[in-house]
Amino acid sequence: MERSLVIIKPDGTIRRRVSALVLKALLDKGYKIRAFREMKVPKSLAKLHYAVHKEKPFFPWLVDFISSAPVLTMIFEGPNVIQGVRDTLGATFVQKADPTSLRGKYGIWAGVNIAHASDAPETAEKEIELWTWEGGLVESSDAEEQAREYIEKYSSGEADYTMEIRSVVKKAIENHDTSDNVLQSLIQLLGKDSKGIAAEEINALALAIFDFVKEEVGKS
Ligand code: 3AN
Repeated sequence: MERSLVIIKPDGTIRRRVSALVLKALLDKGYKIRAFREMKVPKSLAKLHYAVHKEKPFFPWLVDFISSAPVLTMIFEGPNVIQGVRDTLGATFVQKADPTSLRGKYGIWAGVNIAHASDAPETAEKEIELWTWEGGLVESSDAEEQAREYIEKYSSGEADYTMEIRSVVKKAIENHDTSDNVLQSLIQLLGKDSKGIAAEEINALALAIFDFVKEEVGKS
């Protein structure tokens, strides 16, 4: 039986309906959830989690992004769960993800892609160990029930605002617009379905996405 560490990143978790729908899609595949925790990621843990990318130019951004606002951290279990979850999520970069995949449906842009999932059995075990010791992730018999309660609580409603947020990001990059209006639109749209998330966390996530926009504008 295989296990995978799955994290719904801040851009998924803040939009409660998105995280509920992502969770539901993964449970509908028949995987079991062995641990479930909503938490704010300390920068020290983010750095360890992304250590393989530490030489990459986007490393500081990745650390800021994942630690900007709460995430949902989970252990999924099932036959071929590692590849199965990655297939359901779709390609890493949102623009490359199949439109029917979860990133294709709910991802925002490039690496602002709603979720992380382990990529191989050895990395999965290492990640589970790291998040257990440094992230307080605990296996428990009611983890799946907690996930189902989360889905029940948050999956209703009509909008997930993905298209609106994508459009703000896309237009800003195309028009080289790094004005405060972009940041304010992100704050406003991200806050529309963010029950229980503090305003400062919404602002921090919006700022991380805005930083990404500024970097993209700087490149072109
Ligand atoms: P995956 O998470 O699909 O295994 P990795 O391990 O290649 O993808 O990358 C880890 C994370 O780094 C991605 N989930 C994505 O958020 C981010 N990322 C990858 N490449 C870039 C990039 N060029 N610019 C910004 N972020 C990136």
